[in-house]
Amino acid sequence: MSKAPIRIAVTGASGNIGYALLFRIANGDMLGPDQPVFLHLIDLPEAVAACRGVVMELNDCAFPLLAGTVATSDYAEGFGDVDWAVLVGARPRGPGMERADLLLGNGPIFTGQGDAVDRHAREDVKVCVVGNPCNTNALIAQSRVKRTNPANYTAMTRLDQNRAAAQLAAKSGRPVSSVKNLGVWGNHSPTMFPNWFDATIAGLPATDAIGDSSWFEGDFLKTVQQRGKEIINARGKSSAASAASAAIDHINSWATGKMTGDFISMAVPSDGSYGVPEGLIFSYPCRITSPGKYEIVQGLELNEFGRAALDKTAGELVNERDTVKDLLP
Ligand code: NAX
Repeated sequence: MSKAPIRIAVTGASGNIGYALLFRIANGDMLGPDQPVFLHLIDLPEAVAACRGVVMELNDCAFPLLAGTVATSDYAEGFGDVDWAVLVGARPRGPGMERADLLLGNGPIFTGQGDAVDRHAREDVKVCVVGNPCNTNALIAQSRVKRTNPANYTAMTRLDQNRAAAQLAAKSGRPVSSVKNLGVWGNHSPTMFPNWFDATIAGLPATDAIGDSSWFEGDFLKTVQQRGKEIINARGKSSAASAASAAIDHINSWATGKMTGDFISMAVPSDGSYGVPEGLIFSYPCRITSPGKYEIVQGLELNEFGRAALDKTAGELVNERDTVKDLLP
């Protein structure tokens, strides 16, 4: 007998990332090749017509796993009974816009969506915030929780992990699958810390496999931290397919427990681990202990460089939290 469909809401469904994401979900890449999915496409009222066009294309793909769709700007319908909510929709940063402007511009979207998810989704709904600044947007959404599980509100840093893994693989001449235990710490911003000190490549410490310690602190860090900007410069548009792919990875790992044993970078509510202020939505190396359950990897040693990097990115998130304090209870 086939499984009951799982409902997944995607906001910003007619945008760049939405367009790259929905077809992969419907193809089974997110929840598995035998798991039917029901897609809830949510966008602003003026973009619902475009969402209907995306629905036509989804239907025209004849995906065997696609059990149904809704396209709406109504949050009660959009988040009604969903098991997963991928919150992509947000205003992009415009020219000359400061991070604080972006925070204050996008923050109210996440108070409304946080309320709606908490009210209308399933009680054990799991949330992945992609829209930037994603850590603090996730914090705002999570702050509205009355009914759902606050631990299930996360933000996406898997793209940063994937970018970092690709750089290590290219530099070492090894396949990307040989890179393990690469955790991204902190904020999805240029302060993030892709911690290469714990990473291994084909079983060797990454530092030994590459053997050029100045490269890590120099080109590697700069490339990973500035990758988003580099892609905008080259493409004239921000990362879309790679961001969608990372959202697929984030949820696939979390939902299925695939990659158990390896690090999975997820921005999750801090419980104070590693001295990070409690409550921040902070990216840690996590492990999936059973399908749908994660834990922060404990017991990692941070050297002086790592400690300073972690404190810097945590400090930035504290500032972001202060900036949006009027949106928090
Ligand atoms: P687009 O501008 O192509 O699409 C955004 C979509 O969101 C539009 O369809 C818009 O109508 C919709 N939208 C805006 N406000 C909404 C609301 N209140 N409710 C529902 N929908 C709403 O942007 P796109 O390239 O898809 O990027 C989306 C977000 O992802 C941006 O905030 C972007 O900065 C962020 N990113 C996050 C990444 C990450 O790793 N966490 C990487 C990629 C990307 O930069």
